[in-house]
Amino acid sequence: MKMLTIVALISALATNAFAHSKVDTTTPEDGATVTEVPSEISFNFTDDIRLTKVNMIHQDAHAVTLDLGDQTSFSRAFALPLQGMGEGIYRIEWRGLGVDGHAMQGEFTFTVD
Ligand SMILES: [Cu+2]
Repeated sequence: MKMLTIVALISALATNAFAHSKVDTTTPEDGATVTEVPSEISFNFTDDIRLTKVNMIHQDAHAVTLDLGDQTSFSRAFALPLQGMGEGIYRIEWRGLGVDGHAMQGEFTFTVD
């Protein structure tokens, strides 16, 4: 009986983890190489999320926090203007809150060459 309880608990936790919103697609795509610095980056999530912070890291430069503007409410799609720093590797790190209030985070990278 005790074992069943543990199994049920693990199943519940796993289900909860899968319920979280994830990045479906980004523009540029994760790992993409583009020829020009994009004027904006966009995210599409699998479920509603409220972005709380998005950082851009260009190679060895300090992280720059992107302006979320009025995109601070729950949504599945976001597009943020980007102040480009020329060629190189860009890493975009995002943080947000799911509809259940849990913190989420992720990142993607692209190269301008
Ligand atoms: Cu959660």
